[in-house]
Order: sequence, then structure tokens, then C-alpha cells
Amino acid sequence: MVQGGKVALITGITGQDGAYLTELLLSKSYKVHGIKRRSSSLNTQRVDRFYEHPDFTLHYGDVTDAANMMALINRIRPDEIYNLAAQSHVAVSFETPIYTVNVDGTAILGILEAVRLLGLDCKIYQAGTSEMYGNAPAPQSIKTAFQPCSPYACAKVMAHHLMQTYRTAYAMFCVNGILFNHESPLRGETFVTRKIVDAAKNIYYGKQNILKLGNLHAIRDWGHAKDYVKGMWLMMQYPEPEDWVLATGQTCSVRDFCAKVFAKLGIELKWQGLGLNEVGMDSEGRILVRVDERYFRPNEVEFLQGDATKAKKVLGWEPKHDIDSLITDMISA
Ligand code: NAP
Ligand code: G4F
Repeated sequence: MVQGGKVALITGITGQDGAYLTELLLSKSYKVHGIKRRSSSLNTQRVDRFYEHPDFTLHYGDVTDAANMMALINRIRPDEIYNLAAQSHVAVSFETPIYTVNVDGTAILGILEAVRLLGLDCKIYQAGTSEMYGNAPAPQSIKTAFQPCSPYACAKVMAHHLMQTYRTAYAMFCVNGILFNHESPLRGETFVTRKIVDAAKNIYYGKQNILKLGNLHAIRDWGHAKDYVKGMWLMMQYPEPEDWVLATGQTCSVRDFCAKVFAKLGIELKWQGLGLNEVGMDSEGRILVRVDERYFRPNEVEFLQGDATKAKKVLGWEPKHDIDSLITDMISA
């Protein structure tokens, strides 16, 4: 199907998913507009390669500035808005809860109200998260009740319900994607997968001695961001605005992810000790991984495993990557 001529607006375009979604939409002949925040240092590295593309435009903005969002949406007149902007770090949301709720929870109202008041025929995607399930029993599907346990997750639940409210109250095309963890070489450096990959490579090349981590036993359902942005787009092409889950269904603990990464670099980790004394050693007994309680969170989500049956059956979505190809991609970047 040719998808020429559509106009998309992406908030959070400078982030991991924003960059992959831009690539996908440009390949489908969309005109892509994105919002970048003013920053004292460069923050557009992930999308700089699109800078010369005739269908790519960046605008200064901030999703918490409703007047700015109204002005941009009025000017751009998008067919599709992807709201990916967020303070997306769960641990940081405990340090900056009010800020996080403003950006991740309240700001979607500026977009919803702009589209409603301007009377635009525009689809809206909201980047929901498996964190909204908290410690609800796994596997978590579209039918599982939310149990948010961080300011980040609470804010995302609020945005999710606002989307549903505008869908039913005003018949607006509001799509909620509930995405489980997805990673890539473009992942932010402070998320655990990227932190592990960077540290393992540094240790391999003799540039770093030790990797300090928090909860080694948290379990996540990790996929590749490239697969997940395809899912976002598919949700927006479905004739009805609905809620969807994207996940691989495969799980792995932080410790096993770590072991896999080091193994790919030829280092077999041996684990010893418990709790704060747990360490990962190489074959010569050198400690390469250590637990540091500074990375513990006030509340932890222990086990996330998604059930994406609906997206697979209805949208034909299928992830191409598994955890091993994800790690290979991240290491070779
Ligand atoms: P990310 O790499 O942290 O990117 C977040 C983006 O939001 C960045 O472009 C950031 O700009 C922008 N942003 C932050 N605050 C903003 C504000 N006030 N106004 C405008 N832009 C703002 O996140 P991601 O991994 O790509 O995730 C994309 C979205 O999906 C987020 O909403 C996240 O919560 C959600 N999500 C992610 C995952 C995952 O595993 N990756 C899973 C489920 C849901 P700067 O570059 O200037 O910081
Ligand atoms: O990589 P993480 O920080 O990702 P988390 O908290 O699962 O959140 C990510 O996925 C969500 C989807 O479920 C997104 F909504 C959210 O925006 C973000 O993209 O941590 C993963 C696990 C956690 O259990 C954490 O406690 O790894 C554990 N962990 C252990 N040591 C660590 C560390 N996490 C980080 N960031 N840094 C550590 O040193």
C-alpha cells in the first residue's frame, strides 16, 4: 500500500523511538515534523542524519507548553501525532515526581485539546508502557488491570485514561500503545541494557574495571525498538482507535542479560554471593560486576512479560528480533 502525502508530528523525536519512527515514516513518504527541546548542549544526534531530508522538519517546543503545542499543531495540521515525549526513566521519576507527572501525564491534554478545539481530523498515538502494570500477575495483556508503582507509571496511566476519555467523549481517534521494554543501539546510556553493553565493551577493551548495577533479579520482556515503532504505525493504520500491547513474550533477568552480553565478548561470568554481596567474576576471579544499592528503586517492578496476542492476530505484528539478535546489534553498534 502506498502511504504518500501524510503528515506526521512526533513529540520526543530526538529520543530512541523518535529516531526509528522517523526513519520508518520517511520510508513511507510521510512528511515528518518533530519537536525538539531547547538545550544548552546538542540533543539531536539521533536524528541529525535526516537533517537534509526534504520531508523532515524540526521545531522548537515542549509538550508541557500547551500554547506552543496548539500553535504547532495549527501550523502543521498533522494527519497523525505520535506523542513519544517523556521523562522516561523510572528511577528518575522518584527524584522528580511532579516534573515527571507534568510531562508524562498532564501534557497529553495540550495535544488532545489542540486537536479537539481546532476540529482536526487527526489520529493521536500515546506511548503507554508495561510499567503501568507494575507487579500485576504475568503475562500482562490488554485485559490486565494496571497497578502502577512509580510516579512515571502513575503519570502514564493518567495519560492512558485521558486518551480513552477523549476517544469516547469526542469520538477522537486516540490510540494507546502499551509497549514492553524495547532497546537498541540508540537506547539512552542510563537504561540498564545500554549501561551493561557499554560497560562490557569498556571492560573488554581495558577502559573500565567494574560495572555497578542495582537489582540483578528484575525480569523484563526485552525487544528491539525497530520492531516496536512498526507496531505503533500499524496501530494507527487500523480502522478503529483502540488499545494495544506490544511485547515479545520472552523474558530475561538483568543478571542473565549481563551474562549474555559478556559471553558474546568471550567473557564467561561466574556469579557468587547474595543480595548486596552478589558479584560476577571472570575465569581468573576478577570481580567485573557488583551490586550497588544506589541503583535500587523505592519500589521495584519485578516481573514483566507481555502478551501481544491481539496485536499479532489483528495487526499481523511480529517482532523480527529476539534477545540474542538485539544484543548482537547493540554490541556491534
Ligand atoms: P527517550 O529515548 O527517553 O526519549 C524521550 C524523548 O522525549 C526525547 O526526545 C526527549 O527530548 C523528549 N522529551 C522529554 N521531555 C520533553 C518535553 N517536556 N517536551 C518535549 N519533548 C520532551 O524515550 P524512548 O525510549 O524513545 O521512549 C519513547 C516513549 O515511549 C516515551 O514516552 C517512553 O516513556 C515510552 N516507552 C518507552 C519504552 C522503552 O522501553 N523504550 C517502553 C514503553 C514506553 P530530549 O532528547 O531533549 O531529552
Ligand atoms: O533499563 P531500566 O531503567 O528500564 P525500566 O525501568 O524497565 O523502564 C524502561 O522500560 C519501561 C517499559 O517497561 C519504559 F516505560 C520506561 O520508559 C523505560 O524505557 O531498568 C530495567 C530493570 C529495572 O528493574 C531496574 O531496577 O533493570 C534494573 N536495574 C538494575 N540495575 C537497573 C540497574 N536499571 C538501571 N537503569 N540502571 C541500573 O544500574
